[in-house]
Amino acid sequence: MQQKIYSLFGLLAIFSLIAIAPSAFADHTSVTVTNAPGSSVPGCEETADGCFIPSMVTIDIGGEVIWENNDTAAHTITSGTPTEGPSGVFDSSLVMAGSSFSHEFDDAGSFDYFCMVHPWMQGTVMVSAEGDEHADMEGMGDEMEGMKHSDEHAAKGIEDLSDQFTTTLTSGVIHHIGGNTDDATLLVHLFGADDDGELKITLNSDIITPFDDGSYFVLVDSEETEFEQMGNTLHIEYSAGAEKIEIVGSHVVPEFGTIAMIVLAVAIVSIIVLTTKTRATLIPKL
Ligand SMILES: [Cu+2]
Repeated sequence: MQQKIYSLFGLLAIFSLIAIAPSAFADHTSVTVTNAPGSSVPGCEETADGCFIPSMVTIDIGGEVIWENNDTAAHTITSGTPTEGPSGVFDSSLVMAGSSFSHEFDDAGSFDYFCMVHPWMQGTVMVSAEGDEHADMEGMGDEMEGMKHSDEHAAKGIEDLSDQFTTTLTSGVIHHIGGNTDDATLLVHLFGADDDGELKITLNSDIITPFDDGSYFVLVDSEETEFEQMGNTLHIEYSAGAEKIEIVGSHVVPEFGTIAMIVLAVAIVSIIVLTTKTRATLIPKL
C-alpha cells in the first residue's frame, strides 16, 4: 500500500514537472548545448567545436541551459573540473543517448562543467547580470583565455597524483600533481610559495620514465632550471612566487587517474542498474 502511494506521488511529481517546464523555458533565455557525436573517445577536445557544442555559452541570470545528448553514449553534465572535482552547483548524473538535462542559473558567474565518465569533455557557462553582458564579456577576455588553457591541460587527463610521490618542500604547499601523457610531463602546482624554496621529490617509475640516460628535464614557471638528481630523487630550487614546476621525462602514465575514472564509471553504471531494477519491481504492483 505504501509503495503504491510512493509510486503515485512520484508519477504526480513527474507530471507536474512536465506541466511546469514549458513555462520556465518561455520566461527566460535558454540555450541548447549538444554532446559532440563520438565524444566518448578522446579527440573532440582538440576540435574547434569541442566536446560540448558550443563549449562556451553565455546567458543572463535566470536563464537556462539545456544539454541534449545526441551522442550514442551516456554522458554526465557535472559542474566543476576534472582536476578539482564536482563543485556541487549542478550534476545531471548519467544522461542516456537521446535524453537531455537542463539547469537554471540564478547567480552570475562563470561555471565550468565536465563529463564524469569522459573527463576530456569540458564546457563553461557564463552567467551575466542582465543588461551588462557585453561589458562583462570584454573584461573577461583574458580570463577566458586562461580558462581555456587550464581546460586544455585537464582535457589531457591530468589527475591528482600527489599521493604517488614522496615530496618535501621548504616554501608553500603542493596544490596538486598532474601527469600530462602528451608531453610526458609531470606538473607540480605550488600554492603559497612566498619565499625561495626547494622541492625534493622522489619520482615513481610506474608513472614517469626518465630519458634513456636516466635524466629528466625541469622547468620552473616555464623556464628551464638546473637541478640536482640523486637516483630517482630530484632537488629543484624555485624562487618566491613560483606556481608550476614541470618535470619532463620520456613517458608519463596517469595511471591513478585512469583507474579512478574507470571505478567511477563502473559505480555510476551500477547505480543506474540498481535503480532500474528497483523500479521494475515497483511498477507491476501499481
Ligand atoms: Cu561523457
